[in-house]
Amino acid sequence: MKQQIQTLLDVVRGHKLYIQTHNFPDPDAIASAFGLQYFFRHFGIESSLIYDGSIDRSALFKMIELMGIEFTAAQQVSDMLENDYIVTVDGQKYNTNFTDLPGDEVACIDHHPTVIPCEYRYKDVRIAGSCSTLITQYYMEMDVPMTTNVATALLYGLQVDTDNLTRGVTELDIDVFSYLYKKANQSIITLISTGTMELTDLKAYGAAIENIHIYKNTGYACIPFDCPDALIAMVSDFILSLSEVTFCVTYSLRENGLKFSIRSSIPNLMNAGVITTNALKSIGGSGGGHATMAGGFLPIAALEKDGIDRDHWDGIIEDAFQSHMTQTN
Ligand SMILES: [Mn+2]
Repeated sequence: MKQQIQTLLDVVRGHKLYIQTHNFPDPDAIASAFGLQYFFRHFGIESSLIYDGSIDRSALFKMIELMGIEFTAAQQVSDMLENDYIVTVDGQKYNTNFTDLPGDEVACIDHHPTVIPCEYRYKDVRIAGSCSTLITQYYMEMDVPMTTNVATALLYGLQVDTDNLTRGVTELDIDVFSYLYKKANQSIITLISTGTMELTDLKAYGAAIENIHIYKNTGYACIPFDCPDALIAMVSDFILSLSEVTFCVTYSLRENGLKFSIRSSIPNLMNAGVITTNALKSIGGSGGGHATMAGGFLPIAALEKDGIDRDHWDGIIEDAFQSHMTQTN
């Protein structure tokens, strides 16, 4: 492991360096980028944190502000060159939620399963509860001191991605948790994690509640307007909290397609990533993810191609998921 991390340092040293997260970054993505930036700094390597899309949750603003994170939107960076280096964190090149910026993606650190493979000079893709987990392990392995802000960010990232250590947790996540817990500032986490809901979010919850349909312990809910990814995920978590629901498919209607968030509370029986990949593929969309949580997209063109009108979209989606559940069980 030490040797592997040394390889990463050797690869990035001496280049103009960016650490890029997936678009519309979440706490784990931001924490991973921030943690890696400080890790590199310990070895005299400077880097800038960058993302595409936007940051639209108040909890994320609080996180960035309270932890002193410098994070720049890609639109504001006009001087990136093709031979500048990029390390991707919490996401991989060619993912639908990962903009291909001009720089060269030389390294990737991610905890998601690979959808489209890509060659990097350094690749650390391992299934874990969070990407923050992998970054923390770098500090532990290399004995790099960690600031309180970095520990707080990484702990928050780990907590959010694993839903407070109840989702997709590995042994490494537990080790990392106890390491971070001693170093982090708990009161900052409390401050960020309370009041994460915004008044406008209630509209999405209301629509999902209105439209929810439950069939054989699977909840389907359409939010008939455009919602940010993070909000669809929150609504999906909410639907999964119903006692009648063990698997749920939530989607939001956007101008060019439907954006999906899928959850499974019985990942051994119903693997969210596998079911999502197969179900969406069968109707012209794409997606994937972990056994407990997945995401995807279905272009409207795919539905309209077969002359299916809006009234039948929900039925088509339900049939697609339902038929791929029985195949993977
Ligand atoms: Mn993550």
